[in-house]
Amino acid sequence: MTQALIVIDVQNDFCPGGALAVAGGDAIVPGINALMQEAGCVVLTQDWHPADHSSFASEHPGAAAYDMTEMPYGPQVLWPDHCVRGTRGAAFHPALHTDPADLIIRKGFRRAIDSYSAFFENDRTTPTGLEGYLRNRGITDLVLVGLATDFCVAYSAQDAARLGFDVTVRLDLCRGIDLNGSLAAALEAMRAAGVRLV
Ligand code: VGL
Ligand code: ZN
Repeated sequence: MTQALIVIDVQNDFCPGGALAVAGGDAIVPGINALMQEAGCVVLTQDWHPADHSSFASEHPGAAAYDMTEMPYGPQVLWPDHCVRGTRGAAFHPALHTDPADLIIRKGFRRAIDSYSAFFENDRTTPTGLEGYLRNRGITDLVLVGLATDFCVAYSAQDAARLGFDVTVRLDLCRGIDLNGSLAAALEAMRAAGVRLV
C-alpha cells in the first residue's frame, strides 16, 4: 500500500450556504465517500483559523473581502471570515464520511500566516507535518480531491509534486472559487509542476 487519498477542506464554509461557498462544493461529497472505500490510507484536511486570523478582511480596517494585501511572506487574498475553529462552518460537511480517515490534519491555525497547502504554510517553508506522516508510512502516490481547486487543492498538489510524490488530482471531485482567473492559472501551475489532472 503506497497510495493515499487526501481530501482537502470539505467543510461547511466552503459549501453552499457557507461563509466562503464554492459553487457545487457539496456535489463532490458522494463521489469522495465512494473513493474512500477503495483507498488504503485516507487523510482529511481541515482549514482551522482563530477568529482573528490575519487572512480575514475583517482584521484589516478599510479592506473588503477578496482584496489583495501584502504579508511578510508575500501577496495574500483577504477572505471573508471562514472556518473559525470550533464553529459549524469549520466542521466537515455532514454527509462526508469521516470514519475512514486515518489522519485529520488542521492548518491555518497560526494567526499571522495563512496555510492553503496541506504540506506548508503560505511562506512555503513552515511544514504542517503531513510529509513526515506520509513518508513514515511508506506512501509515495497521492490522489487529491476537495475544495477549492484553485487554492488549497492546487497549493497542496504543487507542494506534493515538489516533494517528490506522484500526484493525481481528480478534477471531477474538486470545485474551484475562480477569483480573477485563478482557476485557469492553478490548472496551468499544477500541470507545470508535473501533477496529473484527470
Ligand atoms: C481555502 C481560501 C481560504 C481553500 C482556504 O480551502 O481553498 N481557500 N482558505
Ligand atoms: Zn482559510
